[in-house]
Amino acid sequence: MIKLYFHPSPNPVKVALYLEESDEPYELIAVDTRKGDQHAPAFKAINPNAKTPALQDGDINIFDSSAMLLYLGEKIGKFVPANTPAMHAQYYSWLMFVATGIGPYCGQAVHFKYFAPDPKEYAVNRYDFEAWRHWNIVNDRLATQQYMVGDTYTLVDMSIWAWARMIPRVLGDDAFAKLPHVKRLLDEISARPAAERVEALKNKHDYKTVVDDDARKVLFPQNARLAT
Ligand SMILES: N[C@@H](CCC(=O)N[C@@H](CS)C(=O)NCC(=O)O)C(=O)O
Repeated sequence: MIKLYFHPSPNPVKVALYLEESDEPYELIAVDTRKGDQHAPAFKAINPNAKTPALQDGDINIFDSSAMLLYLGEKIGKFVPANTPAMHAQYYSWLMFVATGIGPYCGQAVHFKYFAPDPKEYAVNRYDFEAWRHWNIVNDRLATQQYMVGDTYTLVDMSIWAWARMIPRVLGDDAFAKLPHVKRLLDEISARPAAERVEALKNKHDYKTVVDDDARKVLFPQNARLAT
């Protein structure tokens, strides 16, 4: 059975949603990143990048949420756009747009708004600007079509959903007023039973929720260099 190494944060959540939507049996293995589980040698043997998620399928290891979605889409064959060059051009483009744009810019926006020491105005401005720019691109796309690729629900929409849930934290509580089409897709997917099951996964383990000094050490190891 597939093993999903999971923390209830956006990148692992994408993959959990795909497995739930596909009715694929899987074992959930908690990786408590605020306690430093991601740095354990046994986990790094599966994901040398020391981040969640990771997946084992028999003796196959795979890491990076977008690689995992592509792998599962090929293996299971569900929620993948039609196999034509034109559809796959859109599919890969938008999946990578989330992987290399939405995820990193939203992640860094949160980091600099909530966790970075001062001075940080330049970084907050840059990442807030870029996070908004990326979400506006998604919003414009969803203004003219129901889903990100073609006219069916695909794993690209799942990838969007995982991060769209975080928009109030990333961009502010009133952000959805300016992103109505993103909100429409978010609400549609959130109402699906598979998404409800994914939201409940955080209760399957007593994940550490506070970001105290110990958590900062394991999440932001770069800060050790500032102290020297
Ligand atoms: N490109 C990677 C990014 C993974 C990533 O940043 N994961 C976060 C959770 S969303 C994490 O594990 N953070 C803990 C850490 O950085 O130590 C992917 O998409 O899987």
